[in-house]
Amino acid sequence: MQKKNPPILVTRPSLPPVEEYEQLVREIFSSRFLTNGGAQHQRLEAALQEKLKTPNLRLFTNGHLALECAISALNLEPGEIITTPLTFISTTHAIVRCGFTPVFCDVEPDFFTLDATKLEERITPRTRAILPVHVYGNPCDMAAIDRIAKRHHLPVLYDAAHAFGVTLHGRAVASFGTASMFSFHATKCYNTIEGGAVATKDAAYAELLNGYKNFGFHPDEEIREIGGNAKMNEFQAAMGLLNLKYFDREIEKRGKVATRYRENLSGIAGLSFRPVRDGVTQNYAYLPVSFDPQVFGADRDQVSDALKQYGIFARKYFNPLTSEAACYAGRFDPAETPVSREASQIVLTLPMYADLALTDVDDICEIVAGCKK
Ligand code: T4K
Repeated sequence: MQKKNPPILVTRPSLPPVEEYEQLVREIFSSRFLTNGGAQHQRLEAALQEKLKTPNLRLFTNGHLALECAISALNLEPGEIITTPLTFISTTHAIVRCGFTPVFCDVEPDFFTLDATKLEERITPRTRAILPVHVYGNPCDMAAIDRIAKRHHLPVLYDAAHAFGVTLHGRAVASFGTASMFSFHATKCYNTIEGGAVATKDAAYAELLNGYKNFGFHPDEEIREIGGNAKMNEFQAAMGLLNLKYFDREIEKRGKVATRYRENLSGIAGLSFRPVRDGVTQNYAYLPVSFDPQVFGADRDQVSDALKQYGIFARKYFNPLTSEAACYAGRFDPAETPVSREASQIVLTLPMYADLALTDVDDICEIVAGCKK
């Protein structure tokens, strides 16, 4: 097999036809309204509320600042926020940057999402909120988490960065918990170049989000919160409107890629895909594959290196665990979350995007299968 040139990266952003974007850019130019809630922004907010079946959605310049604003708008006393460490560093950084202490709960072995059976033992008198992550687009056991949170009068803020468009028994993930944060970064299955959103049933909370993302300003010009600047601009919103138009088609294509991977690689001892929770409509955000080195005969790093030799760049999302990041050295004990720790050592996320050619998937699978000893 020839080395891939250009290389195949773990993901590639979806883009609409450039002429359609040009048209919207022309509208922005003639309006001279570039940011601060212009026409494209208003259209996108309304369209996403409908898409995610949520009564209130607020747009942000990126997912990380959306998460920080969402935490701030909960108006919590200082204390602890329970989360999981098998995630992008943003989740933990947002908690810490907002002045809270992250407390790590382990993940379920099947889905790698917060293990609700271990949640209550992490709750202390200092717990202020729960921040579970729909990692790789797998929704958490939201019914169980929401039930426990209710019993302890705790808000639940879902990090749904990976879960745009995912539903559970026909119900949008955004309808669970107090609020959900979505990332619309270029590498996500739905993008606004950079971008993010918070969805919530609570209209008063949504009003606070408006303040936190815009220096604390409200329509009456009173400055009520010590907010920053996390507004989405018009060029981002225009990209979001167009990508939304093509979203279902893109997900369908991703589904075909995922199916091809499964067809090619299923039945290989020591290599496993994540199961899909009952009732879930997937968005195929990532393609995580686990390698058990004892049975497969090669470990995750060896498979990753083999792919690299052919110009194929899979990623080790999420290694290290956020609790192991250098900036948190000595603060957390990763041994307390053994399932997360093992996952971070055995998972490789293979290339996944709508335009990935099925023949390239076949080549990737051939290399992966060829690592088996
Ligand atoms: N919570 C969770 C659970 C998250 O996963 C994230 C973000 C957040 C919160 C925060 O949301 P944002 O503030 O980002 O909206 C990437 C993304 O930058 C990040 O958005 C994402 N999670 C994370 C999982 O992945 P890196 O450091 O892996 O990105 P990078 O630049 O290495 O790109 C990945 C691959 O994509 C590369 O092979 C290159 C390719 N690529 C990338 C970009 C930006 C392209 O082909 N085109 C592009 O425009 O973090």
